[in-house]
Amino acid sequence: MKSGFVSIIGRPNTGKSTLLNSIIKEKVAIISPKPQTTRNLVEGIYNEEDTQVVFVDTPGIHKPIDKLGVALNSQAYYSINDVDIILFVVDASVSLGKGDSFIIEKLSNIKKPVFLILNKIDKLNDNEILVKINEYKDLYEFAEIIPISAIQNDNIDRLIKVLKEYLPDNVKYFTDNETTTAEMDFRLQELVREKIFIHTNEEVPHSISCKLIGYEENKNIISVYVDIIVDRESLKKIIIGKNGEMIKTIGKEARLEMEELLGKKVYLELYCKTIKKWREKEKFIKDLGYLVNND
Ligand SMILES: Nc1nc2c(ncn2[C@@H]2O[C@H](COP(=O)(O)OP(=O)(O)O)[C@@H](O)[C@H]2O)c(=O)[nH]1
Ligand SMILES: [Mg+2]
Repeated sequence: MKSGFVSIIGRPNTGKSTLLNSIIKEKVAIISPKPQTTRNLVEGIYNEEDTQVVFVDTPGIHKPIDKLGVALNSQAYYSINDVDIILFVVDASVSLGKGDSFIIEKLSNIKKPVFLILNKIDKLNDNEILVKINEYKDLYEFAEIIPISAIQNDNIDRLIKVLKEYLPDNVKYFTDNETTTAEMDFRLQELVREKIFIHTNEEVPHSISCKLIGYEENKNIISVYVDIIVDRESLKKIIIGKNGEMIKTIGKEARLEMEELLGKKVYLELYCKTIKKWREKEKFIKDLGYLVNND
């Protein structure tokens, strides 16, 4: 029996959460075209008869501008120390930047295998992929370099096959039907947050948080109550939108996905409230379940 923990790290927006969902074949992590969508360590469990891999999705490593940013980075660093293998995901369709070099530096004392995952190769031709491999291969002693397209499910099977060779002999940690360690409360509030990330712009997505405050299951319907927390009064207007259109769209899209996840009709109630400067309040960041330590 092979089993182990694998951390997915990289800069924001390189496709880490998309890769996790593509491996698990289920939406366990939310995705958006904006950086810093992921705020927690989200674990997805991959099962085969003789193999179990727990993949840990992490917030993108970036230059923090507030306490929330510091907390996001420290979760990613924390996961590096806690796993058997690391997948370092880069966006192969953009040039290698300072952000990538910074992460490579962070990996310099790591004794475990690090795979370089060149993602988004659907945007590249074969020659461009080779150029990318050459660009990265001397920067670090990568155990493997694997080009993939997370969104098109391209080469994911090969990634799994190679990973298996590196996994320790071990018992399974979870039962075969589990796909994630995330609690349902968390998954539901994340769906609301994803829709806000998708539909609002600039600072708005980064200034909000979502918290499930009520869940009631009746015979035919599940009622879900989620607070949308903004850090200043003026954002409420944007979240609610003209004639309530924005919050209606967010609610409808989140509800449809909740129904799919829960297999039952859902009544979703959203409530927008202000907690001034929550991103600077360590206690509040902790309350939201984001790990806070000073790394
Ligand atoms: N073209 C392309 N886009 C991708 C691929 N993987 C992810 N994306 C897009 O990149 C953006 C960021 O994805 P996400 O998984 O949230 O990135 P994360 O911040 O690293 O977790 C989203 O708009 C995805 O649809 C891929 O393989 N190809
Ligand atoms: Mg993510």
